[in-house]
Amino acid sequence: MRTQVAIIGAGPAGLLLSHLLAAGGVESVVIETRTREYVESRIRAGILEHSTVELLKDAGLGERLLREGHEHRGIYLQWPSERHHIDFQDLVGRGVWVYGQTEVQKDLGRARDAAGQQIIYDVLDTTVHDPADPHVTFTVDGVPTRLDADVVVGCDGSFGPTRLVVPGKTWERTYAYSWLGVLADVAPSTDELIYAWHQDGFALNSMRSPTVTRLYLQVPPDTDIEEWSDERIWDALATRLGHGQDGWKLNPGPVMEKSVLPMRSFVQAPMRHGNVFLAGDAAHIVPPTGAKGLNLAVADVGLLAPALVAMLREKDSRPADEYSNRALRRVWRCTHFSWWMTTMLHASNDPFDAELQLSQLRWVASSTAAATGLAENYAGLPIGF
Ligand code: RFL
Ligand code: PHB
Repeated sequence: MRTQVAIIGAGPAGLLLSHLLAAGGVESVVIETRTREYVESRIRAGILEHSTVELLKDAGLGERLLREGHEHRGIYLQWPSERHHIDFQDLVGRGVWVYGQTEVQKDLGRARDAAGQQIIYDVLDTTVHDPADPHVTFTVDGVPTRLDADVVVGCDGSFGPTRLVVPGKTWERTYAYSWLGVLADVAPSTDELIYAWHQDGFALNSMRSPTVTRLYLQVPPDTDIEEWSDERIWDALATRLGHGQDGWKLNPGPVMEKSVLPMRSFVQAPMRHGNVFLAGDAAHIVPPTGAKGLNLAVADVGLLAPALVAMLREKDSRPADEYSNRALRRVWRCTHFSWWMTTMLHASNDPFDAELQLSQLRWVASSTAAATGLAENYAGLPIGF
């Protein structure tokens, strides 16, 4: 097989890249190790930044998002006996959207179906060869297959194989906690997300729709999910989120899914070697506290797609040469913001840290300058920042 751009991975980065390339007149083939059903039902991110929504709208992918998604003005920051609304709209003139990654994935899948995009699911043994003359080999339905391309893009997430052929430097930070994530079949108890500091550990009250709530609890990294019965989960959420405080109530309900998510920060640079490029989680991971993972993947692709169109159609390689440096500026901004939110909100056993955290939270909640910094980063910087 031969194509212009071989894309490894049919997550949000890979499918969006194939969509934007097609709009620019560049053909691609996407290969994916999982089944389509698996990829479309993975529960992950839930918050879209303003610029992510604008990019999806401009790409013709915003119709259901605007109908079924929910725009939020800001978030609540909370610690015991205090809850403060940080109004992004007032502070920086833009908010965020609640729309699950599963839905973005389905919208992308349908759009690529309508365009006749070739996506090969269920492949095994993906190997990327020779960045100077790139090609990919894999097995599908037991048949060894070779895909030649002008360019290969690794959109294959944090454990994908493409990174192995992109030499460079890596930075990594692991955190002394994980999140226990819960999807519950109950109406959200809050109009906007609540990020709660508590001495027992962080809690987050998020949502997916008017009838589905998404919640998270800080837990130790080696937590066995079997130790967390639904009752224990709701008790911990009620304590940490302040059930009963100023008349606020947490609505419990049937738990549809629960799992433990590890947390780390990771960056690889550069995000290119020869004609092999990296985008999204393949090049960087952030802890979820800043809601940045999916948005960063979209931002990378928003830079890379026009760069590849210029390279392959107009023989102008400058935007592709600038891609890694430009993308990494935003990656490091989001890496810092995610680290900052994470370290401000997660309890440690150190009483000195706890006082510093509470001092920061009071500062963000009471100073317009501090709140504006949080709002600008959370609602998102422009794609080309
Ligand atoms: P993805 O979505 O991981 O997609 C990569 C795709 O590549 C495929 N793949 C391969 N394909 C072919 N051959 C191979 N050898 C392959 N190896 C892997 C994979 O099967 C997959 O389909 O990366 P992408 O597109 O860069 O998108 C990034 C986002 O998915 C990610 O940043 C966020 O979901 C991160 N994340 C969260 N972000 C948030 O902002 N808020 C969250 O609450 C949140 N929760 C999460 C998350 C990531 C998680 N993972 C990766 C463990 C929860 C989880 C569990
Ligand atoms: C989610 O709804 O899954 C979510 C929201 C905000 C975060 C992380 C996860 O910071």
